Amino acid sequence: MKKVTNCRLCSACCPVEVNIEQGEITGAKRITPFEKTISCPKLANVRKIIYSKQRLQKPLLREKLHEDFKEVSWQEALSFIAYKMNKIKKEYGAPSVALLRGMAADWGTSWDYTVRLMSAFGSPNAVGNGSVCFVAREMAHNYTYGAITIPQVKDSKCIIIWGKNDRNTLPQMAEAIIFAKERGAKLIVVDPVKTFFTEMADIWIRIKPAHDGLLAMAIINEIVKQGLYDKDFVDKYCIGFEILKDVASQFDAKKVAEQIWVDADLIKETAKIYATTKPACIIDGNGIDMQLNIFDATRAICILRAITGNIDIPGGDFIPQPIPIRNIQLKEKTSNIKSVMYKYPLFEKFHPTWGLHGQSTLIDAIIDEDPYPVKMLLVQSGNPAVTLMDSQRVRMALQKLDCLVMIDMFLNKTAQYAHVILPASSCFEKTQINRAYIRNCFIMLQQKVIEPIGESKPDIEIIFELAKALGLKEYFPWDTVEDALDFQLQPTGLKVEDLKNNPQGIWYEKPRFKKFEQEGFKTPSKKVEIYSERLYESGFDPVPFMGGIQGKTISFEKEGYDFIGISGERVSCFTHTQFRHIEELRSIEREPFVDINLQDAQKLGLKDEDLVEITTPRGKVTMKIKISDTVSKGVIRIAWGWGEVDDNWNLNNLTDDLERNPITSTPSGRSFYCKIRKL
Ligand SMILES: Nc1nc2c(c(=O)[nH]1)N[C@H]1C(S)=C(S)[C@@H](COP(=O)(O)OP(=O)(O)OC[C@H]3O[C@@H](n4cnc5c(=O)[nH]c(N)nc54)[C@H](O)[C@@H]3O)O[C@H]1N2
Ligand SMILES: Nc1nc2c(c(=O)[nH]1)N[C@H]1C(S)=C(S)[C@@H](COP(=O)(O)OP(=O)(O)OC[C@H]3O[C@@H](n4cnc5c(=O)[nH]c(N)nc54)[C@H](O)[C@@H]3O)O[C@H]1N2
Ligand code: SF4
Ligand SMILES: [Mo]
Repeated sequence: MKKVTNCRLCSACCPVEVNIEQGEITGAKRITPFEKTISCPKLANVRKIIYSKQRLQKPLLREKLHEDFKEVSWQEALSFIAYKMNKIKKEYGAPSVALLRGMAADWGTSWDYTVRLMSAFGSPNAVGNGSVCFVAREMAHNYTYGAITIPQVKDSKCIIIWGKNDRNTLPQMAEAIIFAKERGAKLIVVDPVKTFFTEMADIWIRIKPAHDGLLAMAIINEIVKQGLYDKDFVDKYCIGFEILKDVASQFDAKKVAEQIWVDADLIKETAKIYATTKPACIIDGNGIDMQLNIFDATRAICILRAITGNIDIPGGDFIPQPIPIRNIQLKEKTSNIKSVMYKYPLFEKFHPTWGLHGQSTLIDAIIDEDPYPVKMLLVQSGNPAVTLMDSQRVRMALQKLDCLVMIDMFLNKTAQYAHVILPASSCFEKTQINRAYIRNCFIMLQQKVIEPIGESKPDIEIIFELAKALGLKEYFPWDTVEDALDFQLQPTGLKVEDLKNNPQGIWYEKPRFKKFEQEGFKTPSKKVEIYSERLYESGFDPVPFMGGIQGKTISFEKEGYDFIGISGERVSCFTHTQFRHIEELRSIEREPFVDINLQDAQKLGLKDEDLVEITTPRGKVTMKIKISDTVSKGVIRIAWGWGEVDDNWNLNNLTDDLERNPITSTPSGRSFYCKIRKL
């Protein structure tokens, strides 16, 4: 039997056709409209992942961290958690129980029920990791033109890939890029690292890591100076262009070129090609998300889209038409309570359903007990001991907790600090609607295609069970997850059954371009806010980089560390720290490496595969080196996600979590100055 669903083994959420025989998955393949396709090693090994012997099949419990886990019944585990949560609520107040969510369980309906549970319990502190992922990026888009745009790559004539590597992270987008390129689209890539796409690009801007804001401002300046902007769009739909002109004039290409290691002519040529080839789109990604000036850098890129008139046109950058599902998060129940993110109020409240995405602030609250002590933490689909910046600090926080509960498919490194572990079902064992399929006008169901393995349960059901154990059933009146989803879907007139009958997805409405002509933009002024009054009123630069580049752009600058370390590639065989125990995937990437340039290696007397130690003021890692032209002189790239296998391989031993973007709380997770020495 074949069934269609979406895969959620990574955030690409690809539509897939799954083969099922006698209730077991025997294989799966991606569904894609493109002829030239990209294969996914994770999906190719789906059986190994889903039926791995290491899958958690029963709840685990221990009273003390030095004890071994015991397998217990769901009843026992849930009663224990409810007892602890209520005890802490009584002693310290409900907000002292917090929840941290990694990205694997998705940010669509699954997140909604988790937030609802915490709200019903009385804690505002359901915290996601979007300050380092794409939520901070979404806020920057939002503050500029009301929503995060979706690049219309397939129909584009000029594509800028800016800090993104969809070859490994989003195959359907990579296929669209290849498709457009083969039909003559110009391709410009901004990346300090050589990648699949830099190899096929017309222009590769090999930028100094974390200097994208400067580049964007210099391109804006060129476009303005040469009069290449879309005057009609700017006049009718933008606020603040005159101030922008002034601000951008400080970013002369020649001056900027040196600072960002790029030739001034390349900046000028990029400006010219991008502004004069229409339609054009920009794919901005995680390469910018973890920079200290993520917010202004991303806003500057958004402004490029606007002043060239590429917003909401075919082949440009589309303003999404979200599916109007019901907001069930009950945030109003906790709106009067200070959250752990109170120092970042704009980011805290920028969106009605994203909620809190400043993961660093949760660690602050545990360590500093500000605004109150956080004593108990539930971690759902995350591995914070490895994936949050500054692992030593994070582990200190985790150890300080009275109780840590995890909801996961596997025992990961963070489990060392846990008291209870609840076994979660994989994406193929549960029904939910993922964010990728409600953020725009196309809706598709992730539907259960096999029964949960062992006693594992789908994430939403676990939340329902926890609610029951806490005596909060009145907030979760539904008998099944599907009933709950039907309730959420009500405003759309659709039901889960309709989505099941159309497993390939439904166009809820037709994409409409140039919506701004009738509706304006979803900003307070209804225009593109190059100048943002909201930012000004809160004491931030109303136009990006108005006060120049302030502070450091890379952590540990000027501390005597001479290499720029950058966080490594997301390889297609793993998702962050996941799947390294799957032998077939591990055989593709056996161990982690530090990429280094030949010139630097020679200077340091290093040969290929020599073992080195990398240090920053926070800690160290040891890895072998790989010499190549992947990175340029002065930069080393340290493999990502391997801290799950060995503490000496944990990249976040090196990163800083104290210096942050003042709006989004984003630390410099992807670039830091460091030292390297041969062992
Ligand atoms: N220095 C540095 N730090 C980074 C990054 C970086 O590039 N450099 N990347 C950042 C980014 S963008 C992100 S998103 C984070 C990722 O950070 P995390 O979300 O913490 O990372 P994962 O390793 O994906 O951990 C996911 C966990 O969820 C479990 N899991 C998988 N599927 C499910 C499910 O359906 N339900 C449940 N309950 N559990 C499930 C997995 O077994 C795994 O233990 O890391 C961030 N940290
Ligand atoms: N296989 C796989 N797929 C994944 C994931 C995974 O772990 N594995 N994770 C998922 C998640 S949670 C996320 S957030 C997405 C992220 O997906 P992407 O947004 O594609 O992020 P990365 O793959 O990290 O690619 C970022 C690119 O930015 C470059 N870069 C690094 N520093 C800089 C810089 O300072 N400036 C610029 N311009 N570029 C820079 C890197 O060299 C890299 O080529 O991927 C998702 N998909
Ligand atoms: S890219 Fe990610 S979502 Fe797509 S098939 Fe592979 S693992 Fe699944
Ligand atoms: Mo992410």
